[in-house]
Amino acid sequence: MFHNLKKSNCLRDLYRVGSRDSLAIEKMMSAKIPFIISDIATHWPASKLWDLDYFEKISGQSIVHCVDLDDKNLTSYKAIDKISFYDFIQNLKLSLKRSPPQGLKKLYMVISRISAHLNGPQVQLPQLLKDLKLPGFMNLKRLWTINLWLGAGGTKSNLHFDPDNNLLVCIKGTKDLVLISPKKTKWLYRKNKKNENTLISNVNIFDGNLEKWPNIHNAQYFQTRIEEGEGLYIPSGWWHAVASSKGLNIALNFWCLSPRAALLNFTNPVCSIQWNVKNKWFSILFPSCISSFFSTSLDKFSLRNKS
Ligand SMILES: O=C(O)CCC(=O)C(=O)O
Repeated sequence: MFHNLKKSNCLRDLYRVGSRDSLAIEKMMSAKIPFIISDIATHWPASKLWDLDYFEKISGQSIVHCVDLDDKNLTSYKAIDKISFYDFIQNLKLSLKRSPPQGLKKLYMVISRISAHLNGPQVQLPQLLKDLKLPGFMNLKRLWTINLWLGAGGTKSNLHFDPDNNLLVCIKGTKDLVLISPKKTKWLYRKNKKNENTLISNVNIFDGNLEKWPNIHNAQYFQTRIEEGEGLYIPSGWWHAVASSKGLNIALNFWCLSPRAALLNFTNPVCSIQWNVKNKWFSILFPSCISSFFSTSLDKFSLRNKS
């Protein structure tokens, strides 16, 4: 995997720490360096319970997000479709057979929300939240969404970065990653055209031929694998490409807003009272935190109780 990158640019493997080593975790988080927490999910009910029969049982009426994979299993985020969770599981069961039926669509479930906070987006699978424990070290006040990724493995998510701090946790299967510091962005051919997603690189890092992208060889990188039960902390802005192992692959990610994004979200006015005194307009703006406090505080309380 990633064998076309120059070996001499590969940095040592990432640090692995235990989930109880809060000092080390705090240090790495404030240094904004990726690291692995080796036992983050080993004791979550999800690690024991989650398989396709369990998902089928709890699927209910949920509608989830998925993408079509191309014939190289590359994930394109151009079009994210919606499908019932039940139908997705049926597709996945067939995909995992030794000889899947011809013409079967190759689907990968991405960014389907288990929970959302801070006026976050709609939630698709709240029934799975009880199977997790919220990692105590993530800043709960800035937790934005918890998302499920699910597929038959072999999928490749190309080089991109997230604006939020990310904790990517493997529940079933493994993931191989390349990570590149935001300081190297100038070498990474970031998309910059109108109507393009500028969080993505033009380089296909999985492509055998990187000659089209010579500057990528100026960037040092980390290469690592996350195993079942492990979580990788990816600070906001860090470029990453992800290859999932073959076979059932289940992962979660926790996105926490960066301080700036959290502040913008927090102070974003949602309503105002205006009045007129001697032909001058005065107004009081109410920040979203006042309304979101009432809508999310109960939710957060129950999350905290579980951890
Ligand atoms: O697991 C994947 O395929 C992609 C995950 C990812 O890119 C992320 O968590 O930001």
